[in-house]
Amino acid sequence: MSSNNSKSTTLLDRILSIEIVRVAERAAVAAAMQRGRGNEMEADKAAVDAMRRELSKLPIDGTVVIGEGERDEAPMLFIGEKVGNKKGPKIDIAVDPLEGTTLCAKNMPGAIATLAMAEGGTLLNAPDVYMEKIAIGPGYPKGVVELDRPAGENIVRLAKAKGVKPSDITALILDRPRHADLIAAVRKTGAAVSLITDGDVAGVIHTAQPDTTGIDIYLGIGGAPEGVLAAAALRCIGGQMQCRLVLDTEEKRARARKMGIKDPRKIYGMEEMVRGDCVFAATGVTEGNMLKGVRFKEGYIETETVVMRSATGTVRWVRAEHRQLEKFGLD
Ligand code: VTB
Repeated sequence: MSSNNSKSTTLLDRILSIEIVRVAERAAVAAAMQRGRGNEMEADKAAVDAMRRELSKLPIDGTVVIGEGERDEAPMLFIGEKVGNKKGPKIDIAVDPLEGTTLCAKNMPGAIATLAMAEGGTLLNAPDVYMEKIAIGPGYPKGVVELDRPAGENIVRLAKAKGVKPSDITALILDRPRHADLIAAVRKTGAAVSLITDGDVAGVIHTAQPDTTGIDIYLGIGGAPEGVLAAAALRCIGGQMQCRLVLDTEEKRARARKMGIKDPRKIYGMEEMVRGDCVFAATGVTEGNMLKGVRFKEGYIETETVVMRSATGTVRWVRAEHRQLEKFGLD
């Protein structure tokens, strides 16, 4: 799907950037029907089923490289699963049909349905483990922040590069006990910490537009699948990201080895997690800062999706009204 590839792949890439919207929308609507019902599993399953149904219609020979977990644990959209009608080119697919299952089950802000597609063999095949992450938006010199530098130093360097005081910087961090030291180190510089309960794909994306979101940097440990999806988005809109898989047991290291990861301590830059051009989409499930949630109106369903294409850096906001309600299992 890269811009320097043949015309047909560019065309496919352009078509996929519309098709991917449909896939995300369907998953979001299915999940939204489960909003606030307190059942994370049901909400996730609804999103997975819908996403899989839509993916199967695409003219691609697709492989899920970031999915619901390895084969034994997830019946659908598992890592390695083939999707699409197999008639088109080889495409890597990263999915998180419901990012923020808890947010959806509790009808709290920020649940999204999200996926990314790229040329076959270009997305990091990461196991479903934790990942250390650091991300900032575009416009900074390369290396201004580094995963292995102390958090406080990163904040001070970022502030300097932005031309502001550390106290003018806001970091976004998942609210977890494992981040207590990290949060303290960031606050010690005078910077503010914005905490989220879930949803670090959107969290990373927030760093790309600090003027709008108020977020300058994303820090901390979240899921690896979410990390690769966030890297795909950031690749489209610009920014820097560094990540490292948390492979703290022999079992996890063995799983990673099977997926081709030789160095368990490797730090991946954004371009190593997404090695070519990609398309990324996310549809709001519940209301959120980034995206409106699904709205069930009289006679139609409204969705809001953001779709990004790295070949051109285009970001489209698609507000859709769906009237064929039977397609969503509603009449
Ligand atoms: C994050 C967050 C997700 O998982 O990746 C997080 O973005 C990491 O796992 O929305 P823990 O919840 O175990 O900390 C989610 O919260 C859920 O997938």
